Amino acid sequence: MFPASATLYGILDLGYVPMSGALDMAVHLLRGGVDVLQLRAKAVPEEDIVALAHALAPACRAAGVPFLLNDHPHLVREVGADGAHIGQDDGSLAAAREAAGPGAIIGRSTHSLAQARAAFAEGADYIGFGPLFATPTKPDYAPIGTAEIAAVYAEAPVPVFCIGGIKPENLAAVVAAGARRVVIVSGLLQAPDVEATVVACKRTLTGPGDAR
Ligand code: TZP
Ligand code: MG
Repeated sequence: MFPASATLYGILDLGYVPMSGALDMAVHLLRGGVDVLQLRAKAVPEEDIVALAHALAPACRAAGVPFLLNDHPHLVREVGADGAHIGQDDGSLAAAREAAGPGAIIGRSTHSLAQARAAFAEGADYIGFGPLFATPTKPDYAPIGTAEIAAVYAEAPVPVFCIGGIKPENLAAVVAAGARRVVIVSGLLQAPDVEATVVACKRTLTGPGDAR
């Protein structure tokens, strides 16, 4: 099940973190308190993804945090992941669900209100919505801005994570625009103190009541 209380979704993107430092980085993200962790390893051989994911899955389980694979729903069971995240060009949600097996979480990237509605209709467990702002993490995508955030949250039957160019510095403005859950990639992975940055971002998302 996808955790309804999740507000901060971290992505371990091997475009920013060397394979040799990936587990360490995951530990920092988890200690800080990310609520979901995704392994995103574009252009990495499948066997290397499998090896790393085998190490990440128990670390996430121990932290009580769902561990998702970007792409590769067929590897979910093999590596002990909790699910997979697919893009617009990765086929149907039903096919990903079938490949990942019963009970797996399947999320979908969306880049417009229309795509968000389509993902809700096909039964995504959550969606990513963005990129809000231009970002080197996904350089080929036009930023969609913040204007549709309120509409997508108003209609959403499942969690919506805003994504793309969100940083500790602009997070409060993104929240003010209506975002309640976000994905932050480079803003966490490149932070001088990853753990403290996760803590600070969660506080911005959940308010001072959250002790973490
Ligand atoms: N999908 C939409 S934007 C994005 C993805 C994977 C990248 C977000 O990365 P960052 O570094 O937080 O801008
Ligand atoms: Mg994909």
